[in-house]
Amino acid sequence: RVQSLPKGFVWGGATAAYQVEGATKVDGKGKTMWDDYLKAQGRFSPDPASDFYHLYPEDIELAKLYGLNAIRVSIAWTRIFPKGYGEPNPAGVAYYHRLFKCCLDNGITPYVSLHHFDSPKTLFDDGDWLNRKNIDYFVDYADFCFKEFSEVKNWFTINELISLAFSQYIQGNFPPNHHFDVTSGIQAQHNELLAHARAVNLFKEKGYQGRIGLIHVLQPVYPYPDTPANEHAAALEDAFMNRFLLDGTFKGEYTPETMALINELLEANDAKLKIEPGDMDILKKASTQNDYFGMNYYQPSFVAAYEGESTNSFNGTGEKGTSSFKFQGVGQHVKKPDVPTTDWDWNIYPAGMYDMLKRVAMEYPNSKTIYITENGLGYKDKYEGIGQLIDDEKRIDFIDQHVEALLKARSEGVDVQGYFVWSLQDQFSWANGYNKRYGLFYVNFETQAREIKKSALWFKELGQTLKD
Ligand code: BGP
Repeated sequence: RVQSLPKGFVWGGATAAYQVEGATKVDGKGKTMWDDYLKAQGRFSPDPASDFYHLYPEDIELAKLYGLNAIRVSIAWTRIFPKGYGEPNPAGVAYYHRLFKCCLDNGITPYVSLHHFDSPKTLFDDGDWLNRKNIDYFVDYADFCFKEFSEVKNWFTINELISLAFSQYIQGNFPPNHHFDVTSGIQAQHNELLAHARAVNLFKEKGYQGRIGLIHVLQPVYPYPDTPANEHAAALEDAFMNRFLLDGTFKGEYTPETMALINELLEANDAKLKIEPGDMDILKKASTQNDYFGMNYYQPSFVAAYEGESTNSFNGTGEKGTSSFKFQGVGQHVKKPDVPTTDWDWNIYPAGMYDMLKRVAMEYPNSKTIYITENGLGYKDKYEGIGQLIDDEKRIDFIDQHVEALLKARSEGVDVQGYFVWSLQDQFSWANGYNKRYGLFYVNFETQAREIKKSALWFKELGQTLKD
């Protein structure tokens, strides 16, 4: 097991507004793309989630007690601008000032994202990221936050650009639930990058103080078995899931090699990407201005070539073995026998984090300092009663192995300066609900009581080494 953390290491826990706050109808908050959708779906409600809107002092206190020095939170756009634009909502603004103050008073540095899967409903109904007008609204919202929340020194524009595009338009498990709508999937990626780049350029032009970057989830794609055809399939999926966005973010261009893969994938699916004049200049300008890079890492995929029609099934229940993914002209996901999986069919493979850290550092030097901004294990934790410690050894093993992979990359020269576990406390999972738990702290969703998991004790012990 990992014995100690490097001096000055950021040791944090991650959250996202819609997944923890609850209180979706109070203090003038506007609807997100999820409210009516979840209601119609009838599976689970985003209220009260972990009731972080009211219980944040307790959770920040726990973070401090258990050795954390940082937290990831996101601002709900719809608390600030209920419709996505217009007049700011004072109650929403006041809430985030209170939250940031509480973090800072407790020595917990807030790392703040502006967009974490929660587009305002008004803008979502109007095309979400596919509508370029919404990029303007996002930049206005970002500008407002940079100015208003000057106590925040660490910003991320958008969390996981690919997850939104992929889940909305390819995998179909986020609203509007399109399956293999490849034109929208690639266009959303490009437009989100533009939104990010414009926010970064504005941040620098206006001379706001602090650091700014974005968060990508990186999902290495390995051929299995390793044949030339499967290697090509892996390269295609990698281009769509990782490379297109990394190029756009840190090179400010989509390289010819990347575009050859993307174009092959688009052609196989009769899809098109539209880049407007001036777009690439915006990306170019931002590409050297990111101060740092937030990398989320959960799992790789193992891929074989596939020529049939696209089809997929999403495991949103934790019934092991129910997921499948076959992407026409790209590849199909296969199981690698020696790689363990979670109940939600996610591959457990710490070496993938090491591989991605090395790759980003080598191929994308403009990424500069890297933080692992999410990593963790979704697990059906067993409640033991009030005040009883919850045994999550599996999660400890998972985190320990990933921190070890991180430290290995670091010892080989990768500038990685922090780790945020997903998640700080149990919370609402977008397409899985409440039985997929990730927290260091267990949330009894009926009473909102917090219980301690063994992983919190482990986290504390390792955090202690920062103080020695
Ligand atoms: C990331 C998101 C988080 C979180 C996590 C776990 O993609 O940034 O918001 O939910 O994954 O995913 P899930 O809840 O689907 O298990």
